[in-house]
Amino acid sequence: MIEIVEKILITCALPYVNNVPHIGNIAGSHLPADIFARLCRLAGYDTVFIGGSDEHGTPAEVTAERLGITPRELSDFYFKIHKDIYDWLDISYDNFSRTSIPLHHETTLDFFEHIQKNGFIVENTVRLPYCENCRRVLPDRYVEGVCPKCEYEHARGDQCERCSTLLNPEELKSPRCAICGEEPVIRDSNHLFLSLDKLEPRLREWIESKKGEWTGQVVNMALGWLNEGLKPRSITRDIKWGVKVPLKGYEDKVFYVWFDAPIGYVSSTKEWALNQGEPELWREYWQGDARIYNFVGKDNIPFHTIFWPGILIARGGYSLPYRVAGLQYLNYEGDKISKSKGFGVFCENLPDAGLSSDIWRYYLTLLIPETNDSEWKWAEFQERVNNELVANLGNFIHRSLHFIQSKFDGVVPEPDLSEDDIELLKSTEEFAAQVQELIFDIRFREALRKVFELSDRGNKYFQSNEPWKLIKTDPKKAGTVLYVCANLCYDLAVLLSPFMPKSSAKIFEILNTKPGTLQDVGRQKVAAGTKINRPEPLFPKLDDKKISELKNRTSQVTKYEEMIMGKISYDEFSRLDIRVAEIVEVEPVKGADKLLKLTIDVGGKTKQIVGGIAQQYSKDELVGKRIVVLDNLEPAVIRGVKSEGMLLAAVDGDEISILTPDRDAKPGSKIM
Ligand code: B3M
Ligand code: ZN
Repeated sequence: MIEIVEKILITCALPYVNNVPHIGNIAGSHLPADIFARLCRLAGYDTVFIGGSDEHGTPAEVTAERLGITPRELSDFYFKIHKDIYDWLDISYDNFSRTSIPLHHETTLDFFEHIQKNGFIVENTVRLPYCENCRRVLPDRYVEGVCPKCEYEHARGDQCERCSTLLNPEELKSPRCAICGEEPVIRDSNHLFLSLDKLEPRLREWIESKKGEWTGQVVNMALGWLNEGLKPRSITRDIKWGVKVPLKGYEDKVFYVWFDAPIGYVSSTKEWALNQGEPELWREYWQGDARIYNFVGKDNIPFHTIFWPGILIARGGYSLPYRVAGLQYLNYEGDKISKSKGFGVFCENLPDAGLSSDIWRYYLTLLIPETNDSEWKWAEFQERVNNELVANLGNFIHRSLHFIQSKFDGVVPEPDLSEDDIELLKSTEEFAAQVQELIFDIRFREALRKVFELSDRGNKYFQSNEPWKLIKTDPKKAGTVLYVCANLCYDLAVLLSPFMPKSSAKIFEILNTKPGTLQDVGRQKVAAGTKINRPEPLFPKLDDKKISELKNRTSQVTKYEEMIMGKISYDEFSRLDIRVAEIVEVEPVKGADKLLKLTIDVGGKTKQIVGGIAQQYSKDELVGKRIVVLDNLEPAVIRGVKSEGMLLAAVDGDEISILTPDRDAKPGSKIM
């Protein structure tokens, strides 16, 4: 068993908000972190689970620029989408913050000032790639080229995606601008560096101490980088969007996004503490003896085993992560998930797909890439849901509760427990201990399997006791069987709660018994005489038709960027009925010297519209003119005059120019 500590702080990698999560992001960090947090709470630890959005960085700046909005508007837009998805999936963040908030900027500056005072910042002139075509300094990941280590052709200047090596842009062979493809020129610029070289011995000692505790992948990756020797790493960038560097000569620079982002864990904890009404409470998690667990995806491992702990050591006075749970990748049907190819399950589609979030959580738990890459397969999804969720767990719970409902008037019967019954009821304690231990060891799949082992045991117990026969021959014994089953259902609901919180809550509700903690497992919490609520099947069986529907629905790619740019579809455009009209008569509008009332002929139909063109056009100019109007606009009354359409004109301040057809188009002609 794990020794008891009081406080546990859990972090999940802060997602960038210039895109929207897919199942790989969920299985690779949010879901395992959430299961872990729920288990910690269930086991009685003082648990804080924090997250937030990582809003700074070049991609946000470049994307916003391309869309013609500010990086803040871009972040606001995506933040909400992210937040809604995590809420829908029941990711139980105690606080989900944003790195763009002032509290985070202050916290970053505090870190920087201490690190500088402690002597871990050096300044250097660097020769930086500059794209003359884009007219910008190209930050690391905006230079692409050939990886010096593995020869991968599309390595980015911060990291090679194939071999995960951390890189500097100058190290790439055949570099090119990732925005336009031009070869960059090199320019001199001053930057600040974190002296990772000086931090190396302490980082090594720390990583060495985690051997055997963390997965081999994480420790070996970290040792690999240490063995290559750490170099100072730059922590400033030539962009505008980010935390400003408080030094003279750095007015046009901000901190590197990977410098401020992990500090976001601290700011989010501070924000949580403020919301608790105890502003100093965050210190107990960062500056006390709390255990800190970081859940991160594969590509974030170097930052969490070298860079972030380096920042913490250099800052001083903060605890290092107790465990970096570095997860691998989730693939999809034999290949990488790809948004551009519409290949994968994209989370924004889940709420409307018609399944409870628990069903997605269930299969994704089985796919958490704990030590190896895993793969989403629809056939397996269907098979698991039908044969495990429905036929095992769902079946046991439903047949038990339904039996109580139909044969015992919905009242949990008084038992006469045999020794075997008592042993069975007690055996669940062992399951609870195992589930806890497996989850603490980041082995979620095995932990969930334990829950199914228990319901399997329940099914066998029900089956071999044949209560449907006993009810006629020995009703007392039948009652005992159902009492045992009801209590097994309760224990299952407790053990299921970290994985499938909605279904767990539903079982407690049907049992009409207060939800319990791990300590309640094996304690016969469902009392005889409890009147249960009407049971209904917990999980739906998925036929082939449903699977193909789900597959189509969830692979839809939402065109967020077009939404941001306000693009409309052709269907929307075609709802506008725009037509040529001829002006028949023109009258002033009383008391409005800018308006004119125009009587127009739209192909045999006469109507009147009001237009704000009195200062630009005279009556003589207008009568007989062919103009363009929006014909199906809802009628309105303007200054007491009815207007049944809209005159179209080009407007540039006070300059107004009425649109007219270039050639002789008949009144009523449709504009398309
Ligand atoms: N935003 C990378 C990512 O979303 C980065 C993680 C920051 S964790 C401090 O995968
Ligand atoms: Zn360029």
